[in-house]
Amino acid sequence: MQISRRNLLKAVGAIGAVTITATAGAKLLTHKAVVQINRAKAAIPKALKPLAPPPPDPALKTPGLSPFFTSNKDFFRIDTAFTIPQISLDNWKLEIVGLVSNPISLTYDQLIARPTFELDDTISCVSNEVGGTLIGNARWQGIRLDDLIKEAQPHADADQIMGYSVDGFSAGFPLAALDGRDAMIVIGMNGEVLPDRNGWPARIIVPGLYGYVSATKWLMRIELTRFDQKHGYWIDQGWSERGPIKTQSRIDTPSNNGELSVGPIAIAGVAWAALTGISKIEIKIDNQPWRTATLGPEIAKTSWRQWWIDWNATKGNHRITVRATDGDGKLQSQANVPILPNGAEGWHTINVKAI
Ligand SMILES: Nc1nc2c(c(=O)[nH]1)N[C@H]1C(S)=C(S)[C@@H](COP(=O)(O)O)O[C@H]1N2
Ligand SMILES: [Mo]
Repeated sequence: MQISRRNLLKAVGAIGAVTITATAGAKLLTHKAVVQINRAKAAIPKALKPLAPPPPDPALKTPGLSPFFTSNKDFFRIDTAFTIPQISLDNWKLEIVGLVSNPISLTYDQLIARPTFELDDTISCVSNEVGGTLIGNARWQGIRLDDLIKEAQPHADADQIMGYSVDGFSAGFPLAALDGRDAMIVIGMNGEVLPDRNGWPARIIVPGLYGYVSATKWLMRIELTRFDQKHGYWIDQGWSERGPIKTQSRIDTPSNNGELSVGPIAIAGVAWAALTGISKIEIKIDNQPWRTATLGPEIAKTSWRQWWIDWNATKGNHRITVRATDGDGKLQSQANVPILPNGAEGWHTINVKAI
């Protein structure tokens, strides 16, 4: 068979196109592979004073109860990135700039050579609905943010710390939030090098603040600035400039609108109050009086706390509500408040049917 010139060109053109695509794909793959090797090779040093391992996890005895630590695999992911940024350490630096007298620039090796500490901290998305799952608890490892900021010598007029990601995201919080709390530049999560999806090679965590105003992943720059000059990514889209995490409690088990067997069953869940910890959990079933639940061990005031209570379920439909009191004795808000502009409020209530 004879191939006409036109068809030959078509064939070559097509092959050409395929080749180009394959090369681009290969380049992408190579870059990703290099980054993965980078990350696999990154060995973060031990924390100066590693935290003690947690006590036996009550979740092991109560099916459905959230464990102390949310595994990296199960950790919620919230960000604006279509694909996870692949950062090569060869050209990554962390810079601290803006209204400072002593700008700082650190390579990854310089960053992780600094003393690190560990923190058990629950992070929450402002978009977490009452009873929602956009929340997780982890043992984070990192470098103290207040030390670094102090070293950069902020000017007197600076009142905001803005983190910038390589993908254009930004999040700002008050300089005054560095009031001694354990804010950090995170390099490790639950004993692993910080995973890609949670911000490799570095992110910020500020205990007590929602992620959208603080927890910049794929961090590359920290700028000392002013609230009246710069807004983080979400602020001009209607979200509040300040985002302290609100006290919440959640029923993990039994599940909402589920069926269960008549007889003894555990009602269990988690509760969190950003910096004070939880002092009390109460449960109301139908029209019975509030009952106080058992609290699990407090591993840190910044960490969520497990709770549980026994219940003898009788045949029929039931309504179960939980409410928390924080470490200062303040009862969680009952008001039915939506997530926009600064986080949901309300008592988590579920309906179940015992058969
Ligand atoms: N670069 C970048 N960092 C980000 C975001 C983002 O969109 N881009 N989202 C923030 C928000 S809104 C939340 S709730 C947390 C979620 O952190 P996680 O994905 O590790 O759970 O990341 C924060 N950091
Ligand atoms: Mo979020």
